[in-house]
Amino acid sequence: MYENLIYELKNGTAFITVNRPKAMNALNSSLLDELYSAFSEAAGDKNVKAIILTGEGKAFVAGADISEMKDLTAIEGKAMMVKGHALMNYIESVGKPVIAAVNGFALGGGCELAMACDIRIASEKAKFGQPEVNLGIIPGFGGTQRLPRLVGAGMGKYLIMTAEIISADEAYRIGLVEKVVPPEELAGTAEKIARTIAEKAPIAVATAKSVINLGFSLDMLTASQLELEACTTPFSSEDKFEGMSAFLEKRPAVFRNR
Ligand code: CO8
Repeated sequence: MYENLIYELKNGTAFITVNRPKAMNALNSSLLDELYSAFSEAAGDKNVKAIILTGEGKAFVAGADISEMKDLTAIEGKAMMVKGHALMNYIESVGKPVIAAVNGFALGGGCELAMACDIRIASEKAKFGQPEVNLGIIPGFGGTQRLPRLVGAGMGKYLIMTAEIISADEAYRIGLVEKVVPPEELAGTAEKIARTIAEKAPIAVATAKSVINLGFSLDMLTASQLELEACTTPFSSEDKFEGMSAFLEKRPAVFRNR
C-alpha cells in the first residue's frame, strides 16, 4: 500500500497518481521511494502495457519538498538527489511507455519528473518551470540535462537561469510537451495514447524507447551502430513475423510480446 500516491490498474494501463495535494504533491524522500516502488510494480506486472503518471489536485508535482530540503546538509542533499536521479533514470529504463498527464504545476522536481516520462500531455491549466535558482540551488533531479535535450540549450538555460514559470501553450511551443488539452480531456487523451501504443508490438516499442534514450548520450556514429545492433531484437521476435504477416494478409496483428 502507498501513503502518498494512488496506484490503479485500468484496462492494461497503470495509473500512478501523486497524492499529497496539501503540499502541492511535493516530492519528499518517502514519496520518491513510493514512486520507485509503484513504477517497479507496473514494470513487473505483465498485465500492464502502459503507465500514466499524474497528480491529484492543483499540482502535478510542485518540486522537491522544500521543508524537507531546507535543513539538509550538502551531503544529505546529495543523498536525496541520488534518490531522485535513480527514480528518473528508472522511469526512462522501464520497457513500457510512460505518459505524464500534467494536470497542474510541474515545477522543479515536478518538471524533471515529467521530463523523465516518454511523452507529456498537458492540461491547459498546467504550468512548467525550473525555479530552483530562486531557492539558491540548481535543478538536481536531472533537469540541467533533460531540459536542454528537449528544448535546446538556449531555451534550457533561459528557463533555468530566469526561473520563469511558463504556460502549457508555451511549453507546447518550445517542445516541452507534446499536446495541450482542456482539463476535462486530460485523462482520456493520455489513456487513448496509452492504448494506441499498447496495441503496437511491445518489444519494438521497448527497443525504440531504449535506443532513443541511450542514443542521446552518444555520438551519431556510435548511436547509429547502437540502432543497428538493437534492431536485431525486434527483428528476431515472433511479433515481427506476426506484424508483417498481418499486413500482407490484410488483418489486424495480434502481438504476444514474444
Ligand atoms: N515543497 C514543500 N511544500 C510546498 C511546495 C514544495 N515544493 N510547493 C508548495 N508547497 C506547499 C506550500 O508551502 C503550502 O503549504 P501550507 O499550506 O502549509 O502553507 C501548500 O503547498 C500550498 O502552496 P501555496 O499556498 O504556495 O499554493 P499557491 O497556489 O499559492 O502556489 C505554487 C502554488 C506556485 C506551486 C507555489 O506553492 C510554489 O511556488 N511552490 C514551490 C515551487 C518550487 O519552488 N519548486 C521547486 C522546488 S526545488 C526542486 O524541486 C529541486 C529538485 C531537485 C533538488 C534536490 C536536492 C535535494
